[in-house]
Amino acid sequence: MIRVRFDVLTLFPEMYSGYLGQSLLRRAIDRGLVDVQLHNIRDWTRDKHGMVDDRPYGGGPGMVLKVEPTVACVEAVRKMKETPGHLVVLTPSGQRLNQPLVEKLSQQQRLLLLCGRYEGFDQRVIDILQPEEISIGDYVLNGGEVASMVLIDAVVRLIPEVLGDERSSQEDSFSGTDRLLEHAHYTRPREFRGHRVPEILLSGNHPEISRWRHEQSLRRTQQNRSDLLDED
Ligand code: 6GU
Repeated sequence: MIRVRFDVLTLFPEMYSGYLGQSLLRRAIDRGLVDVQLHNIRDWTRDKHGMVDDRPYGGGPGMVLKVEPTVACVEAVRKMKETPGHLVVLTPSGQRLNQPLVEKLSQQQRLLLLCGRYEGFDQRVIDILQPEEISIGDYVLNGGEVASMVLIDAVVRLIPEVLGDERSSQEDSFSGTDRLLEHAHYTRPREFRGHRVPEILLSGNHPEISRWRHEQSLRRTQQNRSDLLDED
């Protein structure tokens, strides 16, 4: 049973082949848990040159993605299934993606991910389609494609059957009630270049191990992301 269907609307569908062929997502697609369909916005242009962008009214640098092909593409893709799907536009001016938002998005059966390029879309795309606008962080990418892969990746790993061991996504950084970074992990060998695995992890004393890991989480969060401790 398909848990989430993604429809990606982009000018660069070729950018996804490497990512979609990669192990965890590939397996989820092969097992029928996830479906990803790519749609090229250029296929919905009506003029003979296949023009998808144009110069901004009022002047200024860069190009703006045109309203007609974009709206036509979204409307056509919506009609491909019974459920119209939840429309997301990936744009640096959107709300910032975080784990609670990923969890909310993962409740959707169908997500339409519209990827911008250049200076963005004609504002009427937003006004007419009323998408949820999402950014993946405070920096600028050349387009929404990489951001959409980030979103897909984060959503897909919340599908219980996708990760082998269900606990592993619940114990991630930012999950659960105390939003702390994850503790350190170790595996064999016990010693490498004089760096030993902490003795406590070899003790078999699980209450003590839990306590130690929680302390590690706190210390890491203080060091790298003290903003997380100030929240609420
Ligand atoms: Cl979603 N798009 C672009 N172009 N840049 C970004 C972004 C999205 N999120 C952060 N930077």
